[in-house]
Amino acid sequence: MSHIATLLHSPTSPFARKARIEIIERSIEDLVRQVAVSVRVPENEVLLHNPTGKVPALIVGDGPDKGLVLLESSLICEYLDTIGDAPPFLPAEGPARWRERAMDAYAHALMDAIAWRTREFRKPEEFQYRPFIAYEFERAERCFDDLESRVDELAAIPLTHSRILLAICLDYSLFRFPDLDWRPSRPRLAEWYEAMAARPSFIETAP
Ligand SMILES: N[C@@H](CCC(=O)N[C@@H](CS)C(=O)NCC(=O)O)C(=O)O
Repeated sequence: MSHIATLLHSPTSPFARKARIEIIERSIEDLVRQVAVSVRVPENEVLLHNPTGKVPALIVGDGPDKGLVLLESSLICEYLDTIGDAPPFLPAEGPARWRERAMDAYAHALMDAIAWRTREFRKPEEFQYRPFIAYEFERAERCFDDLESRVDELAAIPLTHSRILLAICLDYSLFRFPDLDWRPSRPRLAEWYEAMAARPSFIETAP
């Protein structure tokens, strides 16, 4: 079967990883082609479709939405929910839908905190703003503590967009800040995370 859409991603982007994991979990690799691009350079392929140059970007190449360019991983994942035969990860209606969307927004705020801190460390040392780094560190720590107290809620639903991104957040924090291991003081969250990280979709997309 020919591809319906193309996902432009960069291999270390945690936001793009959310979409890449969903593609594997929905078994729609044959329908959505994946192309790795380099960001923040003029030859970034995303710039041919959208001036922001951000990844992930989903370019719909066939069907009624042909020509559609989607940015933002949550929107892209919602669209991926409509491809293939598996039931959508986002519940169609009711309280379950709002609970999932609320948790997904929370996961995005946590991911932003970890990504911003990572970007600050990429600057030359004399330009790094220490109070900013400290604030983003504390924000993530508060989230890890809160998630530790909500593991039953997390585990009650096997796989949704929010659960995928939360596990990516936990993984990305360990990847970028291996010396600041969040696991020892959050054993229940660590157990939930280890089970998520052992899924083939996580192993295959590891940064
Ligand atoms: N809120 C966006 C965040 C996307 C984002 O920040 N992507 C980064 C990579 S992790 C990016 O495209 N950076 C390249 C740039 O800033 O030009 C989402 O969920 O997709």
